[in-house]
Parts: sequence; C-alpha cells; structure tokens
Amino acid sequence: MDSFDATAADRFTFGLWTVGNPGRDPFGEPVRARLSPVEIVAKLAECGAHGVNLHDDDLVPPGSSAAQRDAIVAGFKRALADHGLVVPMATTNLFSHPIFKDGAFTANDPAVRAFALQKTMRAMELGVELGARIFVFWGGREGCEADACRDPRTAIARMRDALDWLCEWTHDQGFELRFALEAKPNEPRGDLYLPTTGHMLHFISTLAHPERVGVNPEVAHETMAGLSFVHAVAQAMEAGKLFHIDLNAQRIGRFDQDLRFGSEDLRQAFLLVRLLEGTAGGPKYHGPLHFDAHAYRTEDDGGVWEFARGCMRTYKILAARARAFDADREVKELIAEQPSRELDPLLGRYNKQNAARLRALDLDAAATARRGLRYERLDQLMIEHLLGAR
Ligand code: GLT
Ligand code: MN
Ligand code: MN
Repeated sequence: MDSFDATAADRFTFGLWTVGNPGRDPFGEPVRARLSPVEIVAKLAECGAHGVNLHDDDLVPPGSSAAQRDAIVAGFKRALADHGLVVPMATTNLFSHPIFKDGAFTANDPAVRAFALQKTMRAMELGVELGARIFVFWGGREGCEADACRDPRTAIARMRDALDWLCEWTHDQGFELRFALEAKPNEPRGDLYLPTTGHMLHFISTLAHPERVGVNPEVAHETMAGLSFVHAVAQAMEAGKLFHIDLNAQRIGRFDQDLRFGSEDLRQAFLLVRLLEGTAGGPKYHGPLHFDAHAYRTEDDGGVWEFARGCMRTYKILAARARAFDADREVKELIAEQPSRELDPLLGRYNKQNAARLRALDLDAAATARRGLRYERLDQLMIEHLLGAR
C-alpha cells in the first residue's frame, strides 16, 4: 500500500458490467465466471473504490418476479451498507434485448419506444431506491445501417420526446435525478445518432428542461472518432454540463476497446487529469470518477482486480504528475511569458467605444508573427514530468 492506492475519498467508481465483464467478445465465449453483484461490491470496497454503478439488468435479471426483484435489491443494499459503497449512477440496458434491434427511443415501432420508456422508468425507480443521483443514457442501438429506414431528423425528435417525457416524469415522482447523455460514433450500429459529446451538448440546448441534462463523455468513444477527448471534456465543463465521466483508454480507429485507464495515450490521459483536477487553475470537476473499462480477455479473476487497482493508481499518479508540472517554476514562467494581456479587456467586451479603439490600434503584425512561442520547451517539460524525469 502506498499513497497511490485508492481510498473512498478519491471518488472512484466502477460499473457492475466493468469488473463483472466475463471476457466475451464477438468472436469468443466468456473466459471468466460471472461474479455476483454482492461479490463485486465486496471486492471493489477492498480495492478502495467509493461506489458502484449499474444497469437495471446487471442487478435484476430480466424476467425476475416482483418478489425476486425486491429480494435481490435488499441483498445488494445490505452488501453496500456492509462495505461502505454507494451507487452514484444508474442506467438502463436499452441494447441487449432483441426488441432493441432497431433502436429504443428512436425505433420506428411505437411499441418498442413504449417498452424502452417503461424499462427506463423502472430502472430509474431502482436507481433512486439505491441512492443514485445521476442517470446515464447511452443509446447503443440508437442508430442505423440502412439509413433510408427513417428520416434522421425524426430520430433526433424522438430522442428529444423521450428525454422530455422522462424529465417530466421524474419531476412528478419527486426524483432528484440529473440526466447524463453519453455519445458514441458507432458500434454496435453502423452509425449512431448524436455521435459525439459536441452533438449532445447542442441537443441538450433543444430540450424542454436543459438544466436537468448534461453529458457523460467517454475517453474511448471520442477517441474512436479521432477527436480530442480533452477538448470535449473542456467544452462540457465550460458549459457546466460535465455531470459524469467514463474513464478508460483507447487506440484511435479501433473497436471500442474500453482499456484500463491510462494504458494508451498517456499524454491525453495526463492532460485530462490535469483538467479534471484543475491543477492549472480553473474550476475542478467534483463528480464521480467512473471507470467504464474492463480487464483484458487474457485475465483470470486476479487480473480483474489488478486491472481495477491499475485504473485508480494511474489516475492518482497522473494527478501527482499534473500538480508537479503546474508547480514547476519554469512551466509557470513559460505560461506567464505569453504576450502582454493589456488587450484582453478590449477584446473581451463589445461596445462602440471598444470597437472604435480597436479599429484605430496600430498593430505590428510582422513583429508579432516573428516571435517564437516556446511551446517546444513547454511540451518537452510536460513530457519530462510525465516520464518522471523532473
Ligand atoms: C456499455 C457501453 C458503455 C456505456 C454503458 C452504459 S453500457 O458497456 O459500452 O460505454 O457507458 O450504458
Ligand atoms: Mn461508457
Ligand atoms: Mn466504451
């Protein structure tokens, strides 16, 4: 045990489906036995996690009777209390059942949309019963291959109807649930609607209750699209919309790998942790730090907990590296060395006076263009901190 081992104060969480992943993939059968939710709670607590998240079906197998459901939930609550774990987030599985083959909220068949809403209402009741305050929406089947099957505008409108409907319903129930929308560009469908965090952020602004709805960006999903995850998270934070986050690792251009946090693209991982922890200044992210990842298929149960500890340790090591980087005098000087800030007030606010002053400024474009910005040095310092050389 060292200072990088997690404690509950670190706010790390895992989904039941993450450490419970038995290693099945599209080409092969499971390689590990399924762990029960109660076993997972005990093991996560032992690893220093703060909480556990779930889909409805992860805890209560579909087809359970009301009495079976209540018994399962009671047993799970007991395990949470015994091990001091919380459930900060819950979600609905709207992708496994064959009924969702053409989507859930966006499906053409109204009976499918009704089933999706009903399943989500029940999943929300379950989440609230377990104390969840955030409800994630990942539209894994909300997409298409045969694009002619529906007007994509209709898909967006149906998605809006479903979210507005659920916002009203949770309000009537007195549930204090905030919604977090998770984007993904493709997989399992050929193309998913609302494929990036940026698409989600705009979509939220079209909802009836935008204040209740934010985003749940995932490292792997933004990276699959070849986009900067750090920029997506920054835009969400700047808009006050980072309600939740799915941490993992991914190589660009691959299937959704959901790898151990920080195991690919350390540079992005470092910049992400630096942003979330606010070590460069600016507001910090205070929500749960959720790992939506799973162990390699090569692993036995021991490897799964090695994986879970690794996610949390890497986050804490990167946080320490980010603090050291931002406290480094040379780094501070290089960042402060940016050109004079005297024009900022003029640029920051339009009024007629400022416009006239700006119009009349004598700007030396050639001199400004000649100035080297020393970003090579700044970036090298970042790499040296990241490699532990400073
Ligand atoms: C599924 C998906 C994840 C989502 C989960 C929530 S389920 O594992 O790959 O990205 O966050 O529905
Ligand atoms: Mn996810
Ligand atoms: Mn993923």
